[in-house]
Amino acid sequence: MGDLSNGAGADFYKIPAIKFTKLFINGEFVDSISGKTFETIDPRTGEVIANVAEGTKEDVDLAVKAAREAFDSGPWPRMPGVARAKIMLKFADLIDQNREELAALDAVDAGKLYNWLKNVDLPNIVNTLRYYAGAADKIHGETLKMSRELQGYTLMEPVGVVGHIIPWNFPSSLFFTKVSPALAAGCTMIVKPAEQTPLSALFYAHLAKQAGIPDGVLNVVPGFGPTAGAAITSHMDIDAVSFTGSTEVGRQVMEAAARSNLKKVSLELGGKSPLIIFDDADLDKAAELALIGILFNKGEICCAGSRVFVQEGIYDELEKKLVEKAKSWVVGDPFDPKVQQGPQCDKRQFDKILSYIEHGKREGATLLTGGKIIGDKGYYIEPTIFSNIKDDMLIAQDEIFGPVLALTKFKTIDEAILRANNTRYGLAAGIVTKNIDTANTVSRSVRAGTIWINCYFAFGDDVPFGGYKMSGFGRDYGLEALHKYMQVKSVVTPIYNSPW
Ligand code: TXE
Repeated sequence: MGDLSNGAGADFYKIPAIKFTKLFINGEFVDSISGKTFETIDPRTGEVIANVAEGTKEDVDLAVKAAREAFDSGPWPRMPGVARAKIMLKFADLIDQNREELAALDAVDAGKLYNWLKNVDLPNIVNTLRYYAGAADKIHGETLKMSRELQGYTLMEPVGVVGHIIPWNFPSSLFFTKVSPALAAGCTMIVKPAEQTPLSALFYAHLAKQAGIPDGVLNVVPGFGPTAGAAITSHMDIDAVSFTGSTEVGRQVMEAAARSNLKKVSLELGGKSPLIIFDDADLDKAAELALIGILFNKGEICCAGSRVFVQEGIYDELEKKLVEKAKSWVVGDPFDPKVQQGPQCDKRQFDKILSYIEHGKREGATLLTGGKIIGDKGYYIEPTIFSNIKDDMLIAQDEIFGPVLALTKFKTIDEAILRANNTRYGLAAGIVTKNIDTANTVSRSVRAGTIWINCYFAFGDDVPFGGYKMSGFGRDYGLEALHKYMQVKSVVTPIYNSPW
């Protein structure tokens, strides 16, 4: 068992004041109908941060009723795009003004790095809202010259009431990945944050009201998956559901949508993304990308580069560099500016990762470094690298969602492509090479929604993100994401005496 970087009682060991713990329905913070609450836990210690109102089916029904009314007769879908944009820009400004408090909430609720949240994630969220605010008045259809007798046009209409179900690994970023384009499109919505991390979502509800988002447009109902989540996916009056989470639950979301009202579904699910490093790569850069690819956000990221393939000519040297870097990676309290990796989000995730590590050892993979828990409280795990991986091992196939890397050697480009594609997932892939032909061939051959060449985790508001295969379908980000929240209506009319 290693030591944490901080030690108990350090100055930065703080819990921010928790101001919002109730459901947010129709512009008001309210208790749940059942009066039930649930505990949200600090993953640094396993202690309770706050008790939060627990939404169940009845609360979801109320939220949907409010969203329905706001959609059917409220101002939001009817106002000019530029007016929605103005409110969204104000919302963005308010988030910017509250960055420290919001960062502290996710740091304590999810174990995410405070400084990263404050200086990277939250400014990015502000930009995401601004990007989609900019799109709100540029949504338009097409004119269709059908024939001499008919002409048509398409109208892009908001899909209606949307249910967003979000996970715990990026409680803030994913909230806005989903909410921003839906707001721009003119939808009304209900958001269910993950039960592990409800706190920042409730703060965003408060800021939405302050910004002037009309009551009923944005409702936030914390609660559990099988109750509040399932009430959303099977609701007869929700028109679309946007889900990010496990592949297993993604399947249930689709089933529930099919069995209820055939609501529109988009799924952003798990991954087991390959990072392929070729002999001509810059070794230091490649080792850095491989390390960040698995350790960023403690490996709790759907597009983690959890399978690293290294060409045989540089394998030994790269393995050595990677292990050295992993050993000096700083794990500890996410409020400590020196720390690079906080605790795993919750006990379940912590146990899941440890059981995969044990499985890897039993399967015969070589544990090069890590593999142990750190400290005697909280959910800290050492950066862990396995080598001697066979592609059919569980640790090479399953999404572990933790700081556990499967490192493996390859000989030829064809072998790399074949093995990279030997997965049920298809979310992302990375390529490190100086050879443009190699980069182009691999980019086109790997079946994944995003390919990063000589970089990793390079996201942009204008870059669509989503999966192939069992990583789901539908795209977040970019103008592409607006389509998830819109319908196309075709309008046709006869035309008389047309000269053409
Ligand atoms: O996910 P769930 P979990 C993967 C990752 C992780 C594993 C399990 O491998 O270890 O999933 O995590 C809600 N109907 N990802 O169990 O259960 C739930 O309340 C409707 C990848 O936490 O999928 C939460 O809000 N909703 C991923 C959300 O779904 C339901 C991010 C995600 O939880 C539901 C998270 C139901 N029946 C985990 N059951 C990514 N793609 O980034 C649960 N939920």
